[in-house]
Amino acid sequence: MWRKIIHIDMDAFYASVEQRDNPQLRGKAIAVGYGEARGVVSTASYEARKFGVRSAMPSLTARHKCPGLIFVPPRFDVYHEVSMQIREIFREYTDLVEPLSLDEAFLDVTVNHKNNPSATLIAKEIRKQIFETTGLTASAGISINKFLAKIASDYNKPNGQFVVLPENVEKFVENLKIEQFFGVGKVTARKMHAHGIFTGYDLKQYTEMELVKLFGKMGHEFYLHARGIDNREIEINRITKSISNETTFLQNKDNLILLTVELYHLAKEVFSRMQKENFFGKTITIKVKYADFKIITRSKTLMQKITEFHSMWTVAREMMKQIDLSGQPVRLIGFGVGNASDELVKKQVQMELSLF
Ligand code: TTP
Ligand code: MG
Repeated sequence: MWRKIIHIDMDAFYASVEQRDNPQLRGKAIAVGYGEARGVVSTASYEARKFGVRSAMPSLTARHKCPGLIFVPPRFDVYHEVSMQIREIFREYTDLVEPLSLDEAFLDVTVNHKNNPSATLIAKEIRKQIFETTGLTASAGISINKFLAKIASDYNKPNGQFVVLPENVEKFVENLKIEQFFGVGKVTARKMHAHGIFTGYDLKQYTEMELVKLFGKMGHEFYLHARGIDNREIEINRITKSISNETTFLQNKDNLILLTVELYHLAKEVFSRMQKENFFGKTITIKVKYADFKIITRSKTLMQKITEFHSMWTVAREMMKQIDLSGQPVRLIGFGVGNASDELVKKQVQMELSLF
């Protein structure tokens, strides 16, 4: 009856690779990234996390929190190589593998090449095999769908796993913080809080209609997820074509500064997803929906792929200044990055934007 889904995620991935390859870094607080003024931390070793150093934190803040922090420049080719090794291991168990980034993937092991009926034991075996092959540890979440498996993989991190059995799903979801739900970033979380929604239990008190009204098409997802339902299949050929995010205001806004602040939060969230998915597009798009529901979009394609927040934001802020705010207030603002290097993808981005 139930599907068996595993989410595997490597522990402190870039940092663990660096500690593996340089014994002098083992047991030490390290950050992968550049330590200079505009640098950000890609990830930190668990030793550095004790001091509060986190992914996407400005390097100067990180240094302040952890004075002895050692910065190590990233070696993407090595991370990529490890990524290929772990994907090969996954495929020994099932063809239904959906990589989400270099270090994480969903696996559907309902039916599997080893004829092993226990997803829990499969996850253990995979983690052991990853360790033997790469010298690195991974954590796993096991449950009946992607939404639950992904949350569960964080519960016994590092080097652990956690199972959410069908009979425990309801309680598990009720107790989740709203921030843990798929699709809830900082902006949506603020909106949820404004409506008194802090946990899965709170979310479940809303009807589907109410949630759609508040959150658009994500409202359907939130309604289902609050009930532990997620019918998304494993997508074996998932390629990121664009990443976008938008927010509808509780009250319309007409002030450029306030709108720019909102745009900044959206851009931050989009950028952190770009980093996680290793997706670096070239086209920035801003979307504005006015009080009368008229929608405009403005796009700009850069010469180079966007790999750094500051330069992306500098362009976006300029684009925002060009948008006409004289006529009427704004009810929604959106921010997206697409990949314009490929014509086909470009069309797709435009299509997606018109569907927004
Ligand atoms: P994560 O799996 O989010 O983090 P992690 O593997 O470092 O740590 P955890 O044990 O909590 O899973 O991301 C995987 C890699 O992606 C991470 O090692 C570095 C990169 N990354 C960034 O470059 N920037 C980011 O903001 C994030 C979140 C990740
Ligand atoms: Mg990880």
